[in-house]
Amino acid sequence: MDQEKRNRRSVDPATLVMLARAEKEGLETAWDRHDRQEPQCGFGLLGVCCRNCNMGPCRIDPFGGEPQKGVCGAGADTIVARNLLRAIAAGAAAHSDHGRDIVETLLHAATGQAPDYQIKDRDKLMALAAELSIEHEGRSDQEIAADIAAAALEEFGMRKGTLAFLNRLPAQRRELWSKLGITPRGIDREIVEVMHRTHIGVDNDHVNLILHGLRTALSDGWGGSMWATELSDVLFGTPRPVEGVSNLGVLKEDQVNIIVHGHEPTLSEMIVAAARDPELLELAQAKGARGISISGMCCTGNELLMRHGVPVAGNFLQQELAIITGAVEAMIVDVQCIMPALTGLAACYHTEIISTSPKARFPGAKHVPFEEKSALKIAKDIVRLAVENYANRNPERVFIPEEKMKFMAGFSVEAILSALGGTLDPLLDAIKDGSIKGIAAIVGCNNPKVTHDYGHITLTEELIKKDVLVVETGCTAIASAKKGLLLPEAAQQAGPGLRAVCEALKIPPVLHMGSCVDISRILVVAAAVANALGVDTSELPLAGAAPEWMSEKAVSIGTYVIGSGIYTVLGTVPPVLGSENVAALLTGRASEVIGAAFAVESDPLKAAALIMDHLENKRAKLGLP
Ligand code: SF4
Ligand code: MSK
Repeated sequence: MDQEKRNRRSVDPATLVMLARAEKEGLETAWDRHDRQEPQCGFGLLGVCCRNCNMGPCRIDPFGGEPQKGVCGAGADTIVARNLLRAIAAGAAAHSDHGRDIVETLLHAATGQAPDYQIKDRDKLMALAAELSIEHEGRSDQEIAADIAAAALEEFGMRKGTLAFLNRLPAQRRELWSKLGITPRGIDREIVEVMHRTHIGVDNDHVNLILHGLRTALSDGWGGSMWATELSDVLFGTPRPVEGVSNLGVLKEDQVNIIVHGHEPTLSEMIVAAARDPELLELAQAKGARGISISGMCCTGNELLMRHGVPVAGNFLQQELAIITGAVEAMIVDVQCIMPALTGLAACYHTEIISTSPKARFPGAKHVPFEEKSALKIAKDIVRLAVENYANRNPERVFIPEEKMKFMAGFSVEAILSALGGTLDPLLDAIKDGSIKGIAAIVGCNNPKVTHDYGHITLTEELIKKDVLVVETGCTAIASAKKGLLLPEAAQQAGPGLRAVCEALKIPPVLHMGSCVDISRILVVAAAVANALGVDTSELPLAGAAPEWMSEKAVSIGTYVIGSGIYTVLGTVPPVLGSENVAALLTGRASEVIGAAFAVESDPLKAAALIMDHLENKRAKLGLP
């Protein structure tokens, strides 16, 4: 492949080096497979194919020719809306099922069934107990934790009432949802209802369908994801500012390299503890390694770097490249964003892919079932497997790129408040006087349809230059980490107002707030700022963006972000353009109904301009300079 074509695949130097290496070794990556999919199916891209019953599959001619109806009579509006809802349901299910697992871990830790887990953040436990009106006087932490877990579990299949964390929202927003009939009820209930409504012959009204899509996504953001974040903090500690190193250069030539990849912190926390075990360190030395190095990938990486500063090897599109370094003894995977291609690639090296979740098996991987009741023992067994595998490494095939970059992460809501001196006032003052023009949340994945990391970095750099404080999670935050944007020194690239604020507080202009489920932290900040100013979230100078999104989780996220009143710009096109009515609703009319809508803009510089217009508009309406 010529250099020019390769350079269009990524702006990350380590990735480009490894793509050249992959080519030399004759190994394919997601980029090659994407090229072979071209041209991608036009019906799929527009969202106008339906497989919801066996009279189909059906498709609609996007150019107005025949057919315009599926066999059952469903037209483009119904089909596009139904497909969108099923994507929202899948994304909300992924986040919320992750949340449920964390709730169960807390319950088991509290009831003595998971002895390796402790309550690490007692303050947060007590704050949650107070928020949920759970009695805490004269009771043990375990009793309180068990009650909190039981209250959380109740929300998944809730019989009555609404989600507890909705109380964090301004009253105006809660009233609006209630008026529209989109206040989320049980978390699982909304997802089940999507599957019911999208079955053949149920809900055929695209507006009614999309309203339920909003309700389902809101049950993720203000339910499943928020529980995942809150209770992970209770169990593993609420993140505080911490330093670390990012990119593939964190892999060590002379150590056993273990990469933890996926999403749930339950196992990876134990792997980090197991890698410090003196017996295993001794074994590593006996095998000729200088130590055991753990690094993260995707959101497992984010969970670990937020709490421990564990190095992060890369974001979504770098998972295959990590194996091609030939230096990874084991990649331990749990759930979500783990490419099925990994096992085939690992078979070309000595790398073991070790799957651990009963929900995610990978043909060709070694499966070590993870159980909380013997978490540390299983983690040690897995680390031992990796250490033993060091002897199988072929040093002649090891090729680790040099690129690595320091970062500062760990900006939970509590950490942000503490950096501000315990109150939101300095942030509010900076927004009011215009030193900070607004806040942009940039989140989401990588996608080989667009240049890897280009959208994330270009949009982030452009916005901080214009005095917008940027908060990030997921693979976006890893892109910024690799580029050095998560360092306090990056404030030099910011506009004068933001720069002064960052320098005074000694924080970066781009705050890493965690993994994908931790977008709930961003919702909490938005609600707190709105409450402090006495306005609805939709009136704030806030915006969201997902420049390189690809997963169904991102569809749910984008939907709950606009449902929460925050305008959101998407960088890759969602499959809704086959219905003019659905596209117009999501990008226009939604604003009148819920106070926010989507925009689609693949050029990050133009996306930045859209966001600036939006922020200026909101500032003007609030009477801010
Ligand atoms: Fe076709 Fe209707 Fe069945 Fe979908 S539900 S496959 S449009 S007949
Ligand atoms: S890991 S959902 S690729 S952000 Fe959360 Fe990255 Fe997107 Fe997965």
